[in-house]
Amino acid sequence: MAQTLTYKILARHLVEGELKAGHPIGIRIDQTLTQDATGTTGFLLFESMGTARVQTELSVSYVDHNTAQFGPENHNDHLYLQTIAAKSGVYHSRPGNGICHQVHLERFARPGATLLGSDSHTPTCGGIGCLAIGAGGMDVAVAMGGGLFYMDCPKVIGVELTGKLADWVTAKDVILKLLGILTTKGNVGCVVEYFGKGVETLTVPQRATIANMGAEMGVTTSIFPSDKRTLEFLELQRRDGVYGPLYADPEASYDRTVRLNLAELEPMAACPSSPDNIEPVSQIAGRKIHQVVIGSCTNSSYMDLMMAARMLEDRKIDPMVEFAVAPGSRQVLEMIAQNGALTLLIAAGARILESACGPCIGQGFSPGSGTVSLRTFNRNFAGRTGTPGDQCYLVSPETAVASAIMGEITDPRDLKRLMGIGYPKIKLPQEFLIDDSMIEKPVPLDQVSRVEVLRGPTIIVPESPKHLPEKLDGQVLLKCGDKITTDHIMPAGAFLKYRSNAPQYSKYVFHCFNEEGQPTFAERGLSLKKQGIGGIIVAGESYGQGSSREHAALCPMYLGVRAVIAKSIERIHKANLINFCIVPIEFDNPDDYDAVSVNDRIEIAGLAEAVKHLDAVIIVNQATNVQIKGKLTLSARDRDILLAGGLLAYTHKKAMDR
Ligand code: MIC
Ligand code: SF4
Repeated sequence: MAQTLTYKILARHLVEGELKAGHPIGIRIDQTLTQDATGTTGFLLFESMGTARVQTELSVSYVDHNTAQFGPENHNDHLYLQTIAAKSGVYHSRPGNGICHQVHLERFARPGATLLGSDSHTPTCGGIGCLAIGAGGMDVAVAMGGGLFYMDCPKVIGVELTGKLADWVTAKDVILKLLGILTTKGNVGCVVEYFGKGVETLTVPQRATIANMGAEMGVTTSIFPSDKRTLEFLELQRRDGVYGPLYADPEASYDRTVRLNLAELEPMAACPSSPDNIEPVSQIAGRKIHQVVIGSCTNSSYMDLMMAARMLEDRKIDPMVEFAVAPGSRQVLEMIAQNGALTLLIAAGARILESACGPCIGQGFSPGSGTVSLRTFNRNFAGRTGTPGDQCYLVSPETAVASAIMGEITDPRDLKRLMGIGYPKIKLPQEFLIDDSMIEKPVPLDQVSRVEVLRGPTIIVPESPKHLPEKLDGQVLLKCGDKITTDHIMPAGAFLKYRSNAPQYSKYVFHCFNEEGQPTFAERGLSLKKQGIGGIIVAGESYGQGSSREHAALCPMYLGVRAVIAKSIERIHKANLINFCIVPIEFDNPDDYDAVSVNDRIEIAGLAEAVKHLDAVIIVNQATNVQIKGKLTLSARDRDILLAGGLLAYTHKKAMDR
């Protein structure tokens, strides 16, 4: 039978289950990646699982999120990650070497491999034909130990690309256009697969931008074929040995097909405050801006920065605009330093940041109150910049630079008319600069005894979840609306440095909903926990979208949250909830959302029994005496994990049973 590319790779890695959309499957993972903000807990959990060395073909630990080092926390994490990686057989990419997805694409990803990463933008490597999936740190820890990754066998959305992008129209505009069509909701359990004549007009870095931001649609991953463009990129990275052609069968059928003619696209922008709030740049042109940042794992490749530099040659940024550039990797930074492009950026007025996530995860560069910030990033969730009420637009580097020159949102196609600036054609370089000296190889097995794992005092082993109660006696701690992101649940920014200290980090759970003078979510949660009452979160559609951070489950668990009742819950977050023994429940009838209010006392009799083998629970609102039906959409393995008291306990139990 004709197969999609996705199913071809899945078939080669399938160990458990059947390749039928919606059925639970377990797949073998070839490569893993972790980053410092999720990796510290990931490695602590890996250690508690008792496996000494990773069992994968390749595992890489990156330090790219928490690099600001205000206080000792970040550096403590870095040293722990460096030493535990050496000991457990993991490559370690040191701070300054670049953003995990960019470096992985350049130096490690290979077509046809499965890659599991503790970061939601792991799908970036789909740009090179790798089946790259984001997950919580605990799931990645299990995969590092040789365990399978479990998910629902996906539906495949085929995106047929035809035509060729016009000058000034970019890969970012392709994915923004698609986000406008598919939106951030309703795509759980799908993979987006690109095919068609237009694919071969796109370079690997362009494909990576598209695959990267597919994460915003809530899909499992996005993937491109592996073709002569892939080979060209791998040759330039001196890694052509890992190349292999990979395509969908020509007669493969998709669950849904979207067609995009690249030639018809125009510059697009995601307006505040959601990546799917899409408008053509021409419609919003003229809005005054005060900040432009080029960077993040979406748009900070060599090609992106060369374009920015060439556009700025002999020009200056508007004096009312603050302009920053964060190169995606040290490879990119060194190359633009060597060829003089960096000088062009500096001369134009750019502030050069280190190769790391930086402003994308709220590490500085919060825009001024009420001002507009244009970024080439992938997320503009409210407050993510660190400024309450922020107005952040997501655009291509071309639109960002055009706007930085003009001081207002500008369609780059107008630059010729406005400033006489023609389109600079940027080509892939003759070769990339290869220097892996900031990637440390693991210490060989026979020498591990000489490695001392450094554990600073700010690294706290997370508490284990409590077992599921037979009857849940609970109280609604918070009722929130649709599209609650993990940034709402567990903010990063200024609090990111507490990632390795759950008790401290938990103080900021739902920080954005705390009201001055009122007890915080954390205080209320802990007070209920002391009284033996389980905390309950009630939410609308797409609860937990965005990042893969398992702290959005771990910290609520620490505060005594036992269940989330929502209209729908996003894939990675749902898995994280289960891993930390919080029961994900969906309203059987979404209108029942209106039948619960904050502070209502809730009883769910027979919760553990229902988790064992039922698909529904009866939720009794004791405040109103109303009964509501809640759906349990759980695989057999999900049930076992919940009943065992979370993934760690489940993994131990399985090891004992063996
Ligand atoms: C993000 O872009 O939101 C992050 C920060 O990279 C997260 C991971 C994290 O919270 O550490 C992600 O995308 O998963
Ligand atoms: Fe880092 Fe931003 Fe990419 Fe997340 S989205 S990995 S914070 S650059």
